[in-house]
Amino acid sequence: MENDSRKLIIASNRLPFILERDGGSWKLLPGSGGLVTALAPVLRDRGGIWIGWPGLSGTADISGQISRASDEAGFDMKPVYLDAEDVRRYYKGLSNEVLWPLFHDLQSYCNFDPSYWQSYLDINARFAGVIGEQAGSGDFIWVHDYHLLATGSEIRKAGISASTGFFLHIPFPPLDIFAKLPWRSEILRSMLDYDLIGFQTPRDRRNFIQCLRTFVDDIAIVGKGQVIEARAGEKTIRIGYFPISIDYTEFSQLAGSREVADAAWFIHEDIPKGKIVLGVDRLDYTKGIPYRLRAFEDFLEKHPELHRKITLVQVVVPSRRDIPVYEELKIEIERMVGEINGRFTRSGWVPIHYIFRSLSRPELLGYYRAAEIALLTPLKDGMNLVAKEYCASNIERSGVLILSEFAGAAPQMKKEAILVNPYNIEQVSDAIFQAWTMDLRERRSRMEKLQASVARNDIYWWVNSYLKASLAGALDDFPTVST
Ligand code: GDG
Repeated sequence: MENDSRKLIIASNRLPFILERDGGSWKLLPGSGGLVTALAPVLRDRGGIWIGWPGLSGTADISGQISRASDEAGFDMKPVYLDAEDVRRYYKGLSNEVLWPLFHDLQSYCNFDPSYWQSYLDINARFAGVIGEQAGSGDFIWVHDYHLLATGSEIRKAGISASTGFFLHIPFPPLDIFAKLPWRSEILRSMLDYDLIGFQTPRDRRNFIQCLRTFVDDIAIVGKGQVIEARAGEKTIRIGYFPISIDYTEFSQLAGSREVADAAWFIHEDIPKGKIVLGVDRLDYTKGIPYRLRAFEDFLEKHPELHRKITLVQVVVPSRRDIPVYEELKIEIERMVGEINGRFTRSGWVPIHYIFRSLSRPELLGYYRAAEIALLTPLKDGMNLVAKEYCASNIERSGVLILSEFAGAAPQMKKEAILVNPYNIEQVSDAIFQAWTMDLRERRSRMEKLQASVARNDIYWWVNSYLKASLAGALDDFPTVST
């Protein structure tokens, strides 16, 4: 279908809404998160399109719900349907049992089942088919994340000539780890069919380039700076890094609201004398929660004088629960929390408050605002938006951020955060003590710099810099997104 005006087509594994059964009918919840916030206005203004899986594998007819979601969002959404076998092989299989653990350097979690690959290619081709029905030659197709690494080549095979970009939200692994992937050359060659490939950090791009040099013949890398070029045969591919961010203004405004101030007050009321150390993570083995609990235990062992004065609040948001390893992780976390609390709890003080559910936005910001220390120690993370959200919500400007050096956010925050190796239990324990003893002047100075940096490089900056790199100066073809 050709369209006269140039439009933006977004493709991601999931469409930006959540559909839930509510008795006999459907409940439609709008999508949340930075990507939706940033891209929805662009799509709305230009009549753009979002393509993705609605999240259900049954045979229920949900076309009415998709139309309703489109009407409410103000832009078109087009579904890519998956059946139960597709979900098992493409989504749970290749995406979440191979690419997710491998790209986070955790190859022992991988299941390289040979039957997954063909399904992954088939679904990527199905995405390309739906994209092809929508794209005119002047459009820009922006594909997101590890589920769709091969969609670029399927788009080319389908003869679609529109310009394409890809953004990887998770890390790209070092050569020695990527080399274990049975389909390593196929994946790299597919990625080279995109016109622009974006990573979160220079580290990810460096790893990717090294893999290209090793596994792809006749590749030349030219240029330097944020966006460089790879030449492969006739084709030139731009390769850049674009650290994703948050809507800083939205977070800081909501954090400053009465509702959030009240929530923060009630949270601290329950923990009156002490400081709150906060961890917020999806349930995922990449987030390093068991190591973090060990580090907090080490801290409690070493600092009996601080018992009753410090409480760890660990929020774990349910995720991927039908994958057995996630359920095992939940059991492990709950066992550890029980053990540590059993050992250290005294009348009127429980050292770890453990929350296993999704919080509402104002409640989440209440925790951000109430916490004197954020303890975010993923074993590896594409970015870690929670670190940026914590800073934006720190209205008192006195919080301390302890951050894993393996989070994509670390290069941007390394001077003002306390960086730690999440595997080094004693170092993390010492960092909690350092944060506890840091004087107000230093805390304020660090937090102000962190806030300024997140505010400067916010989600709108991210969208703009990506589109600029992809369109080479034709960004004005899309409306500028402004806060
Ligand atoms: C992937 C990459 C990369 C968390 N708890 C609640 C809640 N959240 C929201 C946070 C934040 C998001 O979830 C988590 O974002 P992260 O960046 O920390 O992690 P992933 O989900 O693993 O995301 C990651 C990201 O993509 C973007 O490129 O940074 O590295 O793994 O926005 O606010 N939201 C609500 N209640 C909760 O309880 N409402």
